[in-house]
Amino acid sequence: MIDPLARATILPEPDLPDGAGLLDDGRAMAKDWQVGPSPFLEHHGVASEADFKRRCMAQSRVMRHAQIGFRDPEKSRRAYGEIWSACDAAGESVDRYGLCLDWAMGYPLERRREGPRGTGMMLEGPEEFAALTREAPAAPHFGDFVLGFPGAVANTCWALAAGSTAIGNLGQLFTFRLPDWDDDVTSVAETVKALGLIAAQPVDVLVHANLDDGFAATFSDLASCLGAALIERHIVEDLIGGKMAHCFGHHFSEPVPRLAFHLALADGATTPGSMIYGNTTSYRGEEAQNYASLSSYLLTDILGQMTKPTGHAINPVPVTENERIPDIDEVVAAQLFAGRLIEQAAGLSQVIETTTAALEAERIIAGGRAFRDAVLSGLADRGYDIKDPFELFLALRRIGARRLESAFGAREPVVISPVRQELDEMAARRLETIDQATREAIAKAGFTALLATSDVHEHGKTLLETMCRDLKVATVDGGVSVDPDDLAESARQSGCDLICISTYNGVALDFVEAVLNDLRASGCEIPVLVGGRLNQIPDASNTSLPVDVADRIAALGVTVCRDAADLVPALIKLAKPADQG
Ligand code: B12
Repeated sequence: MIDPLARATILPEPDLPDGAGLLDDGRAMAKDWQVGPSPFLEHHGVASEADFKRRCMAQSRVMRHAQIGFRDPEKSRRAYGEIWSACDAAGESVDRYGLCLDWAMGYPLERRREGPRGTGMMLEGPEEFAALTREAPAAPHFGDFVLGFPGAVANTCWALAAGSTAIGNLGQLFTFRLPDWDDDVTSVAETVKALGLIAAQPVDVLVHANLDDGFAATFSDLASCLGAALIERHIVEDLIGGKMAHCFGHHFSEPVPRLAFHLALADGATTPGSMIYGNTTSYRGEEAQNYASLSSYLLTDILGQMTKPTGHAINPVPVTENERIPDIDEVVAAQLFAGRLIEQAAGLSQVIETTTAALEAERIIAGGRAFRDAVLSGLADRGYDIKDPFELFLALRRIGARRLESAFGAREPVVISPVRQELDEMAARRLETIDQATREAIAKAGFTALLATSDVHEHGKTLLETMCRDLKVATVDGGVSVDPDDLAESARQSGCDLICISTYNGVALDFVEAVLNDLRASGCEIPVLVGGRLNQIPDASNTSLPVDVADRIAALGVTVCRDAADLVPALIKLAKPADQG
């Protein structure tokens, strides 16, 4: 039987780059590119953020993180200064910023201007990086769209020069794809070079990886999530000589597994963590409702730092996050909320027990180690060079979360991942409202739906897959982060009856228009449904915030879906003519 994970299948190229050579190239660059000064390092009298984190751990001080990245760099600079000053004036502190670069910053320098734009910030060179970090004594963390992309080396050089001592986001190496960029060999090779440069710095520079940006969003088992983190730690620390700082949180909605994962990740860690991300998937309601989610996960994370200090900053995500990128005053409000909650947590900790989480952590640790060992020995047995960081990274990326978990994970989840559970519940809630006659009409029509996403967000697609299965609608996987022309081509080839697109990255109108144009050009008319975040930043925007474009999408003849349940009336509408015929 053919082994789908055979080395020749996953890495068929005859002459791939050699990891050791890439690391040497990166290390050699450390002569010219080193950590520069920043108000943060100066203000606290430390050589790196890791030193500051160790100090916080010793003092039982909980660090705080805020995320900024407006499309307009001037507004991002203003945010860097204003958020810090407003918190300081209120007697609070924001210790670090995660700076969201635009996805176009991931491309090689020569392609950045022409590539498609997302919702984030474009910075043209080291001066623009430094102009941002100069604005306040908060630690600059260049996380997104640095490591994991073909532009990794230039972005790392500029971030270091601007005084950043936490650079990421290695999680994105495993899952993110830039529009129209298929050369994953270059993406991984440039990342390994950048890691060589980081590891050769004379001070500690944290290699940050957000697990939820990587495989954690897709695994069904928290033991697999921990196992993947242990593999990354092994590659970065043992094979490359760097300092690994993990982050998790978006998808960790339940307090016990959230605290348990924190404890499990701390096991064996010798480097402080970057931050624990806000549980952003629980933001589904109005602002007032989202405040309840904010307090639930923040309290868990504060208690986690009290129980087991790891240097992770907590991340109070503004309650408008599910609508759009939050504005400056909303970031400040969330920070002030967190400050008060830290004060109150001291008393609350006495009424909360943590033994259940500690026991769950032990199971995650055992399962995580088993997963790590199974992956590494499984790859070694198949002839992969598991001492070469380039080869390991590329192989893991190409194999992907689903295949890794099914080949090397536990037979039954050790601790079921909260996101898996939530998606199943979301599907069940919608399916139970559909009556028998509707179900029969849909099943009788014998539809095939092509499901795809324009970007990394795949939960909407997973939810639709579950619903279609239950409704007896056949599905074709149109992929994740697909380009519009490839999507149109899959639709033509599959002979599907409808196309379901899930899109989140603020390019909804352009993406849908491109798919329709491509279909029309080949004389193909297939009904299109679209859902997700149907917004886009207008070209002439001076607010940097995306606006809703659903009406304009509807005017193109596309069915706009605000909820997964909107799939059902759309199917019925399509089924009617078939019935009549
Ligand atoms: C989970 C998440 C992630 C995960 C995705 C993991 C994964 N593998 O799927 C991770 C952490 C990786 C991530 C990454 C990013 N994210 Co994100 N993410 C979210 C989050 C928290 C939830 C979205 C989600 O999946 N919800 C679950 C789904 C099932 O529910 P839903 O979205 O409410 O959708 C409903 C309907 O719309 C419908 N539906 C969805 N699609 C479709 C399609 C059809 C046909 C139908 C019928 C129905 C339907 O089904 C759902 C139930 O009714 C949102 C914020 C939020 N709370 O909504 C931000 C959010 C979508 N992300 C955002 C951004 C900016 C990013 C990044 C660019 C950040 C960065 N700098 O790295 C990257 C993306 C990079 C890339 N290359 O694509 C922004 C989008 C901004 C905007 N457009 O205004 C948001 C809104 C957060 C924010 N405010 O900044 N993200």
